[in-house]
Formats: sequence, structure tokens, C-alpha cells
Amino acid sequence: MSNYHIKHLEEYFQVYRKSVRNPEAFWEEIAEEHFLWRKKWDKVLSWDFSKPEVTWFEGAQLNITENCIDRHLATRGEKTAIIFEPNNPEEEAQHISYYQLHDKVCRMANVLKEKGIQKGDRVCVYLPMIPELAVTILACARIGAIHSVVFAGFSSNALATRINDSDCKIVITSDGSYRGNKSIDLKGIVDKALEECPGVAHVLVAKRTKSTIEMKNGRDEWLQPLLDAAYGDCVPEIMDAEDPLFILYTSGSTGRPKGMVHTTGGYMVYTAYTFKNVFQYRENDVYWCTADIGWITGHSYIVYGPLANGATTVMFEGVPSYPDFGRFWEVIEKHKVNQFYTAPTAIRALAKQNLEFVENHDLSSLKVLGSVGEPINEEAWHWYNNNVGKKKSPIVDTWWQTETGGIMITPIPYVTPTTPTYATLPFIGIQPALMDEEGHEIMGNQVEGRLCIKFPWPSMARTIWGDHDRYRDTYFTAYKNNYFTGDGALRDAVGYYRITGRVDDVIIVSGHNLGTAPIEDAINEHPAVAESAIVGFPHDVKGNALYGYVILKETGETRDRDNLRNEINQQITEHIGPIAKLDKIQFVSGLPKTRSGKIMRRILRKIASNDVSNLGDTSTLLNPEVVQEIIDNVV
Ligand code: 7RM
Repeated sequence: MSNYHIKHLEEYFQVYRKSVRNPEAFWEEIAEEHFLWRKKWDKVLSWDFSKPEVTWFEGAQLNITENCIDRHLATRGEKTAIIFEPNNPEEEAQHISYYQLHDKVCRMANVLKEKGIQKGDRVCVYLPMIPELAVTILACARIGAIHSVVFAGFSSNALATRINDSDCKIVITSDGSYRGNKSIDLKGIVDKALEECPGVAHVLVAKRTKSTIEMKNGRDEWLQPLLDAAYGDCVPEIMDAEDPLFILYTSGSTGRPKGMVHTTGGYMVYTAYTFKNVFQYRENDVYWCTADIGWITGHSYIVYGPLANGATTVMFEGVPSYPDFGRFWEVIEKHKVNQFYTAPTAIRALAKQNLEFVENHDLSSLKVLGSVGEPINEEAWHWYNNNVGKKKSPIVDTWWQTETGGIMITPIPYVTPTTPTYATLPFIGIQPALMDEEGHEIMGNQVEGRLCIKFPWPSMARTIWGDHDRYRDTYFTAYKNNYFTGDGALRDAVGYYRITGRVDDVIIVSGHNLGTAPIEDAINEHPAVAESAIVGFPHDVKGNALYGYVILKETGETRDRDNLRNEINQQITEHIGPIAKLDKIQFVSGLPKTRSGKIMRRILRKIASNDVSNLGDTSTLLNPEVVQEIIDNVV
């Protein structure tokens, strides 16, 4: 029992050493003592990063919803599993008990079965942050279907690409969604997407905004009547530990989005164990993660990790600015939130507002504050620490990725002394390494390099849906026998890690990962555009914003430049979504390129960041004259 809950620093080091010296024995003990298995494993771990092939708990059988719901019913049936806090504070919050969650998930599971969904089928979930979203993914897990949640801020094009990539048979959506004082026509977006998706036979529609929508005969049905008619119990499908649980798409630096595949047993063990320790969750605590379930943070730390621990988890439909910038603090006071987990971009936006928004609320329930999604800058860290935590709640700066499934580098609150901007120490079982550009590990402290992980952990993604070669090439070829994260990091004198940011062409805007290539592809489809290049530049709220350099076709384009800028952003909104819009667009006659034709983004980044004093080596440029022209016309 003792290893499940780390209580002091000595214990952390002791358990960490144990987890590294004998990972199999360590994870076996955690898995054995804290979860419900229908059959135990034959082998804890097999791995070969050169293939790459990783299996955890091979031969074991389980259903993750039995672990997240059924096994709590005897002791926590009446306990609140999910608190739903609606967008509009005037609308009453819902408290869904574990009993009620069981009933809802079983009904939904039976509805999916009636629609012909079977074990292994892919189900696309395109829903706002309403209870149906959590219920639907659990229902998929109940019957062994693979959920693929697409964030409900993505455009119809982006949705269609994701539906087709994994051949989803059915889409679960809602009529519309609320975001602050706006409402969005989700069903309209689905209808448009499905023009390109011949494989989708059914669309089930949750009623949320009661807006008028079109229902296509034979394809579309309202969800609620089906749920009402369904039976409230459903025998869980027995899954192998390595059966896929879900697919979640993430942007890469090039090409199409990658459908990261997570499997059942290892993912459950790792998300539950990290949740318990990283948030120091205790029975009767109320935990709130403000992420959307459309991202990995929501999958692992709104749904699976908390529910596997029998926790009470808050699902918030709204935004931090509605009805005013006090909303987060109001919700913390209202539900007496003990652990609060949010993103630096939200903290920065809130820190810009009048302090009264925070001070008007009683935040004394808080015990732990979390940060995730991008590096947290020092100013934001102190604002969070002083004004939200009142210097009493430790901040856990948690570094991890869609690909890692769970938190990888993080302090353990009340255990690890924190330092602003440092994610501090690897979590139990995680073996980080810093690499130089030649591929050698950099040993010792006070060093900086590219962050890799040397040894498998239970919740790592197993493949990219339909493209195992790409999985190998992206993560396991740059550094032999290592998983490469795409991030840079430094290790300080005491061995603490600080993540310095992406070293590839992924740009994190307001915590959303955006690959430059898909945005450039979208821009280049504009009839007036010949070529484009996107870079990030520092932004005081978003962390990074996007700067686009655009070459127009030589057709004597005379249209108003601002109109063109709007059209380009419209183009991006349609192809990807509004999160990928450019803050600045500069029209240029050429882009700095190397002789091999590569755009030198390093130079473009410096120009966009107003840092042109030292552009570094430009001797390999084919067209050095274009650099001065770009500097002279910067926007
Ligand atoms: C959980 C999540 C992954 C990328 C990752 C980093 C960046 C995330 C932190 C961070 C510095 C952090 N998954 N990142 N957390 N950088 N400090 N605490 O965000 O797949 O959407 O993004 O996010 O670059 O590679 S993600």
C-alpha cells in the first residue's frame, strides 16, 4: 500500500530508485493492489524501442469502467463523481453520483450497441463540455469501442480529416454549444464535415442550446429519447490490457494530424497513480481541471485518473471571462475546490485583470495548484502563487504530452520543494535524458539539451493510428533507443528540469499545439497566395502568437491588403479552426532559403520577435537580400 501515496521527499527518492531499479516489480505491485483485473498479466513489460514495440500487463484482462465506476458503488455510490458547472452561472450545477454515472454510462453503452457499434469500432465524439461528453467516452470504454474525441473548436475540415483517418462509424455531437455569451452551431459543422465522410452511418445529437438544426433522415437522431428507452445496466466488455482505449489527434510539425493510440491497462494504472500523487487527492476532496476533454489533459485528468480514484471531478462548460473575469474564483468558492489545475495562458489572462476579481472570493479551500500545457513564465507563476494560492498552496508545474498519456516531470505537492518555472523532478518510474545534437546523452547537472525518455512507462502511446512507421520515425529514430519528446530542457545544479520549449516546428499558442505545416497548407490554398511561412513570436497572454510571411502570386494583386489578411485568416478558420488564426501577416517578395530549399525559420522567428541584432549565420542563404527587405517591412 505504501508506495501508492508518496508523503515526503525521502520517500519519493526511495520509491523512485525502486521504480528505476526494478520497474516490473514496482509497477506490478501498484497494478495489483489498486485496480480490479478480471485476469492478471502473464508478463508485466516487454519492449523494444527500435521497432518500436511496448506492451504492459500482457495477458491481463479488465474493463476500465469497472475500475472507474462499478467498484466504487459499494463504498461511494452516493458520492458525487462529476460536478457539472454550466457556462451560464444562473443555470444550476449538476451533481452526478457514482450510481447515476453508472446508470448514464450503461444507457449510453446500450444505445451505441443498438446502433451496431462493437468492440474495436471507432466512435467520433464532437461534443462541448457537457456531461454527455464524459458519459460517451466511458460508454465506449464499457463496450470496448475506441473513442476519438475531436475538440469542439475544430472546423468541419479538421473534423472530417479526423473522422476519415480512423474510419469512425458514428458521430456523437450536440445541437450547439455555449462559450461565454456566444453559441456555436456544432451540428452545422458536423453536417458540413460529413459531406466528406461516407463511412458515417449514424449521428446522435445531444440537446444543449435548443437551436434549430437540420436532422438528416435515416442518419441523425436525438440522443435523449434513445437514452430514456435504453436499459440502465450493461455488462462490461472484457478487454485485454493492450486493447486500444482511445485515439486522440495531435498536431505534428509536418503532415496530417497524428492519431495517437492509447491502450487500456497501462494507461489506467499510470493516470490513476499520477492523479493520486501529483494532486495529493484525498477522499472527499473536490478536484477541478479547467481543460477541455477534447485534449489529453481532459482525458487523463478530468475523466480517467480522477474516476479511477473515486474522486469528485468538476466539468466546467464555460470560459474564464464569462460573465466576468471572476468566474474561476467564483466556481472555486462555490464548489469548495481543493485542487485546481489550469494553463499558463489562462493565468496570464486573469493576472491582467483587476485583483478584486480574485479577492472577492473565498479561496481558502485550495490545497494544490497545477499548471500544464506550456512553460509557465516567472511572472505568471508568482501571480498564481501570491494571489490564488496565497503562498500556501504549492504549484505543480506538470510537464507531459498527448503521447505520454500522463504527467511525466512534476513536483509532488508538499513533498518536492518548488522553484518557479521548473517542472522539477521526474515522476516515479520516469527516466529522462538530455541529448546533444549528435545524439549522445549529456550527463551531469547544469546542462541543457533535447529531452528524451530512456525507458518505457505504462501510459505511453503505442502507435499512430494506421501509420506505425510514422510513429517510429517521429519519436524513436532521432535518438537511438530513446523516445524523443520534441522539447528542449535544462537540468540545474540540483537535478531539477526546466522545459525550455519545442525544438521542432510545433508552436504552442494559448496551450494549443499547432504545427506550422498544416497552417501553411491552409494559407496556400488561397488563390492569391504563392507561398507562406509561419513562425511563433512571444505574446504576453497566449505565450506565443503566430506571424505569417506570405508571398503573393505575381498576378498584379491590387486588392486591399487588410482584406487579404482577413481572407487568409478565414481560410485558416475553415481548415483548422479559429485557434490557428495569425496575429500578424506580412506580405513579402521572398523567403530566406538555404541552398537545399529549406526556409530558414530561425531568421523569420527573430524578425517576428523584433530581435534582429544578431541573426546568426546567413552565409548558407540562397537569397540573403530578402532578409533586409523583410526587416524593413515588419508589421
Ligand atoms: C499535456 C499537454 C505537449 C507539449 C509539450 C511541451 C508543452 C506541456 C508543459 C509544457 C513546459 C509544462 N499535452 N508543455 N506542459 N511545456 N512546461 N509544464 O499539454 O500534447 O497538448 O502538448 O506542451 O512543449 O511537448 S500536449
